[in-house]
Order: sequence, then C-alpha cells, then structure tokens
Amino acid sequence: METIRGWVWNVRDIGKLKFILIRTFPENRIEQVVVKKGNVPDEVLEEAGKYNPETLLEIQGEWVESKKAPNGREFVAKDVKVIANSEPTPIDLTEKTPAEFPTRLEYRYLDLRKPRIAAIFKAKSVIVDAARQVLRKWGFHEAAFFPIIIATATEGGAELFPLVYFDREAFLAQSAQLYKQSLVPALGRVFSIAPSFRAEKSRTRKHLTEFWQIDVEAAFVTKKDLMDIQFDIYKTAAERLNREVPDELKLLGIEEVPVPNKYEKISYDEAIELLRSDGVDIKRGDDFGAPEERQLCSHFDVPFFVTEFPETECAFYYKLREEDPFFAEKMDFLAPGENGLELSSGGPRENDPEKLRKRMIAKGMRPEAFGWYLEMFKYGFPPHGGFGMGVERLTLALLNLDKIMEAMPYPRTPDILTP
Ligand code: AMO
Repeated sequence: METIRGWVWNVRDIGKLKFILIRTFPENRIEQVVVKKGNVPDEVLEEAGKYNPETLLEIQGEWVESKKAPNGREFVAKDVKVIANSEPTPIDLTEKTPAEFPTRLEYRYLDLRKPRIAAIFKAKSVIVDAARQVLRKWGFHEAAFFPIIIATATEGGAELFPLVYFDREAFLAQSAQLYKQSLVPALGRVFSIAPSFRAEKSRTRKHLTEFWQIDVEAAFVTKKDLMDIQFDIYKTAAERLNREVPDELKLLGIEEVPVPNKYEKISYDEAIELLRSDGVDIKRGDDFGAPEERQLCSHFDVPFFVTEFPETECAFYYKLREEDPFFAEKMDFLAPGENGLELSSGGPRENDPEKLRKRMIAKGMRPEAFGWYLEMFKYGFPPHGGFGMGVERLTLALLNLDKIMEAMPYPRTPDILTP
C-alpha cells in the first residue's frame, strides 16, 4: 500500500465509480485516482463525488497500469482522507475557462498553483542557481549584501522611488552599481543577486518597477572576459533547464531551450547600419527603442553583444572610448530571435574621479551627493568592469514568455501594487 497526496483537479462521478484527477504533491503532476464501491468505505465513496477542486487529499492505495489515464497509470484508492477542504475557486485552475491576466493576478495565490505557472518558477530557480554556479566557477564571491535603502541615485535621478527615512529622504536602490564597484578592491571579483527598483512609468512586455539583477564586478577584467562570463550564464542556464526541468518546459510548450554554441558581436554603428538597411528610421546617436531592438534581435539566432554606445545614452560610470569619446565602452547583451530583448548592460568603468565628476554634472547629477564614491578612486583603485543582468529578462527570454510579469510571482508595475 502506498500513500499519495494531492489537490482535486476534477471529479468525474459515475455513481459507484469516481474518477478523481489530482495534482500531486510535490510533483505537481496530474494523476488519476479511482474510487470504486467495495474498494473504499461507503461514506468515502459518497463524499468523493462532492469534492470541490483544490480539496487537499491523502489517499491510500496502489498504482496500476491504465492506458486511458493521463500518465499510463492510475491510483486505485483503498481509503481517502480530506486534509483540507476547499471552497469553490474563483478562477479555473484547469484553464478550461481561461482568465485574463488582471483576474489571474487578483487570485495570484491560486494562479501560481497551476502546473504551467508553477513550472515558470521551478525553471527560474534553476536559472538563478545557474548564474550563481557560473559566477563561482569564474572566481566571484557573493557579496552579502548591498544596501537597498540608499541616499543617492545610481542610474540617474528621474526613476527613483523616494521613501521617508526618519527625518531624511532616502530611496530604493536602482542597482548595486556604486557598492559593487567599491567591493572590488576588497574581493577582486564580486557579485550580488538583488532587487532593483525603477520608478519608470513603462508599460511594456519587458519593464517592471521591481526586478532582480545579477550584478557583477571584477578587477583587471577584459571586455572579452565580461562577454564570456555573460554567455556562460546564458548557455549554462539553457543546458540546465533542458536537463533538470524537461517536464516543466513541456508545460510551457518548449521541447528544448536552444543552447547556443557561440555568441556574436556587433558595434553600435553596425547595428544602426543594419537597421537602416531594413528601412528603420534611426539616427546615429539614438538609443534603440523596443521596435528597433526587436528588429535587431530578429537578425540573430544566437545571443549577441552590441558594443560602444553614444556617451549621451549611457550612465556616467562607463569608460569612454579613448579613440573616440563620442562613445562609451558600454555593451549590451541581447537574446536572439523575434522575441529577443536586452538582457544586460555592462562594460569597463571610469576610474578618474575628476572625469566622473564632470560626467555627473553633464548629466544633471550633483557630485556632492556622491562624496564617498568619488573619494574611493583616490586610493589605488584597480581598473575594473562589470555588468548587470536582469533575472526576469533572462527568464522571459529562455522560457519564451510573452511578458515579464509572468516571470515574477507577484509583479510590480506602475499599475500593480497588490497582491
Ligand atoms: P541597466 O539599467 O541597463 O544597467 O539595467 C541592467 C539590466 O537590468 C534589467 N532591467 C530591467 N528589468 C526589468 N524591468 C526594468 N524596468 C529593468 N530595467 C533594467 C535589464 C537590464 O539590461 N548598473 C548597470 C549595469 C552595469 O553596468 O553593471 C544597470 O543597472 O536586463
């Protein structure tokens, strides 16, 4: 005799026989349970026809082969115990009657139980673990941890969420940028996986107001190293997804996540040329908007880097090109294909506090507010560089989701604050 547990998915009542589909704990698989007169006490048979979906059961019995059952087997019950009753659910977890996203969010605590939705988060857990594994392999230490409550902008002033910090103004961190740089002399290679907050009123498939970044910084690192490390995260995550969660991928309609064997590189100027040859109206100096980005990604079937962006489009901390200071040494890493998008930004950093101060002023920032950051470069600071990769963007790309909100259990956008 075996014991299984699971939630009622659906009950088919044909009198002396009840077929109960359950979603098993902990596998989250749909399995068939047969409750038959004579096999179970009479009151169990009677009750079994009345279970609401999501009633949590503990069932004793045994598996037998059955060609008609979902996984080629069914569980013949000898006894059934209700562990927790359920009221009728406000959304249909079987998705026979699908709900719109706002309704799904309203009942997110139930929505997350759907095997297809739970699959996203089992996969995301593999992706986050793959990033940690790769960074450790490359000799990085995980910074434990950087502040979330901060006094100044790190990525420019307009997108900060202010908060009241006793009698002072403070903000939620836009990134760990300044702090991760400051740990480079201490740890050499450092990373953190931490939340970032951006008060952008962007309502797009790739923007959240709260998202997580894999923030990476290293001393004496080359641009090629930075690219290789990012590619390694992407590739390792793809391989591990295929190996560790194949059933979850199937639920998401993915036979196999494409595992790239190389990455490509294109300069900003080349990307502009390519877009223009496609008939896109874009000037040298412009940043890529969503349609341009998609168009660019559709030219690639492996992940790729766009290198050297116009300085005016970049944060103050990127190094400028020595040969041509119109450009900053920033590089973006993008996922390929029709559904492609920017996954990360990064590059070598500026170490000269005077140059940093001028760049800040030019970008409308107040260098006085960055005292400690500017001072630290006066004390034997090594050349360094890094990148920040969005965890939800990476999840969106690898799992081919249609919007980033699907990659967060409880997404935050300009419109969504609850649950
Ligand atoms: P950036 O601002 O480009 O760079 O952010 C880095 C990466 O974070 C993700 N990201 C977002 N994900 C979801 N919603 C958003 N609103 C959002 N904004 C950004 C993207 C993006 O590529 N400090 C630098 C990185 C560095 O140079 O180290 C930074 O924050 O995947």
